[in-house]
Amino acid sequence: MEFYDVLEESKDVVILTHHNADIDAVGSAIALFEFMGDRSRLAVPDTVSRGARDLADGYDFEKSPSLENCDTLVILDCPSSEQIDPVDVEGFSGKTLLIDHHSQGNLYDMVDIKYTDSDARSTSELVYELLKDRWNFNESASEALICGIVADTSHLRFADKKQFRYISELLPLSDKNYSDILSILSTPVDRSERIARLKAASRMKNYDIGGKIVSFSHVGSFEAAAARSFLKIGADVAIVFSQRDGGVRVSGRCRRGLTDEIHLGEDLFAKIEDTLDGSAGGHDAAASGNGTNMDYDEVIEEMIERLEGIFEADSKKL
Ligand SMILES: [Mn+2]
Repeated sequence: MEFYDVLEESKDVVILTHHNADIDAVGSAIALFEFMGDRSRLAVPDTVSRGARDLADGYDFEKSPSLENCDTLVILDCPSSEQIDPVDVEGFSGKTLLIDHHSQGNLYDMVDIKYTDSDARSTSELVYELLKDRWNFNESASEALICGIVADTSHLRFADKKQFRYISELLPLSDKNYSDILSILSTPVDRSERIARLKAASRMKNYDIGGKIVSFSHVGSFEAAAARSFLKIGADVAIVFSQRDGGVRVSGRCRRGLTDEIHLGEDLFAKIEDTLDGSAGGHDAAASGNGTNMDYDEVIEEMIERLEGIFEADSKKL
């Protein structure tokens, strides 16, 4: 295997993952590092995310690494070059490898060899596939890969046969129980975020639109977390505004099962850019926007009208 041959020949490998590295990024990087040993170093462009700090504990992730003596750069869990900025792939003369499970980004054309699969649920499972016939994973690598797979499948909610098989192969190689893994992955929510969620909940305005429960609110910050928390307590669509830095931000979430009927980013957020006086868009179940129209009641009014069109029903205040 070409990929493996390059790793075999390399003497100084930088294992790099994306900006604000999450658990899958950190987990896949740790596993590769455990395999490579002292011919490799771990690196991030800037930070390891809060959620991944427990897993990264005991490892040295170098910040914006120098590639001067490095002969091979392995990039993990990252499709595009801005997510590894300031590391400059095009200016690097050594070999570049990419392992990723996102949809294709500009890094796909910049690297020498890639192992990518947009159907994979995590980069950690790809690292497992690459190494499983070559290496008996040690305890740390096994644990790190399990954490990555579990985290990127929302605690196995989006896992399928393959991910369950890999977990069942890896778990006996780690010295952990599944409950230990879950506790590594759990991050206590910041007090300030909890207060923001509670304030958002206390200001909530709810509508019934064609049987769907649509909830609006506003907070000083953590608007995305507040919107997510509304889904947990029963909203079908949740939209939360915040005002800061002289502008307005808005974050929307909708229940997974509703994405047959609405693409939140395209059907709703992309359409309110003019009223928001800014830009907006996103995915089917998660979208966001920011603009300069501080009157978010006006934006809410337009959103309700559009949702009435999408769900083909009048709105009723609940
Ligand atoms: Mn990932």
